[in-house]
Amino acid sequence: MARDEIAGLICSKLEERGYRGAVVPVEHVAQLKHEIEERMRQKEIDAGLYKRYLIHFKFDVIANLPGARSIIITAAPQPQRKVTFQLNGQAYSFIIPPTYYSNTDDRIKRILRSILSSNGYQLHRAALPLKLLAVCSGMAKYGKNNIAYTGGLGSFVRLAAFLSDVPAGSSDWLEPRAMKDCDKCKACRKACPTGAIAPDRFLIHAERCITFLNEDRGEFPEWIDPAWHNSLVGCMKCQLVCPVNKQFVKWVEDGEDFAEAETELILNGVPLDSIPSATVDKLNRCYMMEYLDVLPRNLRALMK
Ligand code: B12
Ligand code: SF4
Ligand code: SF4
Repeated sequence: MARDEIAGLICSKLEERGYRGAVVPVEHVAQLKHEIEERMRQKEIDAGLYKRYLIHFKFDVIANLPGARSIIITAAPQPQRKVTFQLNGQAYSFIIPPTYYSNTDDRIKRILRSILSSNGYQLHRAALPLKLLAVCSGMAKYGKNNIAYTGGLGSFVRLAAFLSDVPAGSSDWLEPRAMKDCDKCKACRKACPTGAIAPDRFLIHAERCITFLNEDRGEFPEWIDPAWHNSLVGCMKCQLVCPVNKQFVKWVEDGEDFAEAETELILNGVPLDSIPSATVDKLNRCYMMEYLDVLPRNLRALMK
């Protein structure tokens, strides 16, 4: 199969299932690395503060997949999920924002594997700056809220990237671009309760983002108004007000329902080995196991 044909096949098979994809030459990793290092040099990214996220980037792609020739960047639409906690005879429902459910990564991986392995190519998960990759590959554009909007799918989209030895198509590598819709709009900036989306620069002030604070352990800083909490983890404010997301904001699916005893266990921060397996299954099904240590604090903040 010709190089453009296989890249085209990958994109069309993903689109058939409601996903999006782009295949770009692996050489562009150098530009991604340079871009991140430049932000660090200019102190826009605080390497200390960001460490727990940045250590996951693996720019040495050849070490990950010898013979790598391309990066496949993918986008999977995801709804918000409503999870319910029963306590003292009352039901409390909270949102888990789109993108926390990593199940779409496995589904996409299976689609890619079935195309690639039948043509003798390999596939390996890539750990790269995904929004930048999605935007420079032409698959998405930035919103002023710094989130990547994928054509027609809005921002409720989980991104993932893979390395392969399949040749890339003849796609262009674009300069980072923002959506035209952002030209005369400031809705996300106005809606952000913490000032993380500030006029002084495009990159958000991550240390002020509620997501940054509620995914991490420890008490919330005093300057956080309790009324700002809106999601079990993460924050939806800058996406819900965005006119480009208009058709997706009501896309909410029902998730797990935690009974009184289960809610109490979670609120009390009971260690994992003392949590009944049925509750662990529920936490796994809503992809919250990773956040077990922060759930008691986040839940308490929301219930207030
Ligand atoms: C660290 C991280 C965070 C941090 C830091 C935020 C940030 N800057 O991205 C925190 C914890 C705050 C965070 C929050 C969220 N995150 Co996050 N996060 C990541 C992670 C792990 C790395 C991102 C990163 O640090 N990139 C490096 C920075 C420097 O790149 P960048 O953000 O793209 O910034 C570029 C632009 O600013 C551009 N730029 C600079 N100036 C200008 C000027 C113009 C005009 C233009 C156009 C561009 C431009 O240059 C920068 C690159 O150098 C990625 C996963 C991954 N592997 O990529 C997920 C990821 C970015 N997060 C994601 C999500 C969904 C969120 C939240 C929405 C979660 C939520 N609902 O609560 C919030 C959104 C906050 C926000 N408004 O951005 C998704 C985004 C999906 C999408 N469609 O874009 C990702 C890709 C995870 C995934 N697998 O899908 N996140
Ligand atoms: S709310 Fe407005 S400025 Fe913000 S991302 Fe959406 S269109 Fe752009
Ligand atoms: S996720 Fe929330 S706190 Fe973070 S930038 Fe958006 S609105 Fe602001």
